[in-house]
Amino acid sequence: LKRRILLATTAATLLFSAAATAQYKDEYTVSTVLPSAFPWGQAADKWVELVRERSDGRINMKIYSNSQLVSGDQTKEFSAMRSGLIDMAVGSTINWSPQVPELNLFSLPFLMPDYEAIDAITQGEAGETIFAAIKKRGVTPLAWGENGFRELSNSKRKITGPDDVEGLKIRVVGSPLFQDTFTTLGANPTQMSWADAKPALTTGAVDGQENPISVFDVARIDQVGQTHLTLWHYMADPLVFAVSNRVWSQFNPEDQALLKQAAIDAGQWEIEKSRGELEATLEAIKARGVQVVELTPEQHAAFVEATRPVYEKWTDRIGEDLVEQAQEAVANR
Ligand code: X2X
Repeated sequence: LKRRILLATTAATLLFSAAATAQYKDEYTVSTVLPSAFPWGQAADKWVELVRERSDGRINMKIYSNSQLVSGDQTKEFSAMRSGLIDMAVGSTINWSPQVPELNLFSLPFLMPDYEAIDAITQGEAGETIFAAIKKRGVTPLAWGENGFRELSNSKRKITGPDDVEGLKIRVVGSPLFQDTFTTLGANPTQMSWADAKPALTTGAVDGQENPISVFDVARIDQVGQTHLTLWHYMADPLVFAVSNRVWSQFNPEDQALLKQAAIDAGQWEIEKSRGELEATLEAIKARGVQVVELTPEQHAAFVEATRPVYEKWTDRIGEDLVEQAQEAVANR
């Protein structure tokens, strides 16, 4: 009898997993903004590769970079995931912040002075609060990656203080917070997608932009006249590995764990790699003739002070509790 029960149980388990597997798609779409030449794209590549290996080819994902699944409009990526148009994504907190206000946390000017501060936020209570906010809005977050500290470049002049920014036309990404930050500094910010940014820099429609050094380097932003680069580390955008809730609920628990662990491993790998490459990348940029400015503590403080009203205004929108959690994490890092 024992044997028969065992056989029956095994058969039932097999049937069950066959049924569960039958619902799986042949291929899942993974959206990114930046392709494989950038750390961001490599993070997605790594995730896909680890999932394929660890599932023995049962779970296949295909990357669609350059926000092509949302016709280049990166601020629509989150909504597209929620509505089922996109299955998965490795996305920037900036691009998802129109739908998840909590994600504006990372864009608060000068909240995070260094990598330890980013890690203290993402790996602690604040990180959990943010993941809960993403989940509530229809997407399951699995792990963190990193786009990087965003530095300011322009074609006109050396920038060492808020006065130098005045009147410059700066391309910014799609969160209204950026509009506020650059308006407060006296610049003329223009929101546009990444797809439109390089053409706008090329024609001189805008004078400057802000992006991580890796992006500046790989996209060869210096070739379109961006000869001044100020390292002000005013904010950094983490990346989030995520799956739409609908798709997530179709995976069995083992495969959910597999997808999540692969995302964690890919994220850690990418964060270490991109941080490790930074110095060499900076040297390469300098060697190409870009004038790189590192701020003195006084110059840095002037930017912090000038952007303080933005920090305060957006603390309300993000949620005071979350901002406090983040501040504590940074203070105790
Ligand atoms: O558009 C940008 O600046 C980029 C590529 O960094 C993001 O998607 C946030």
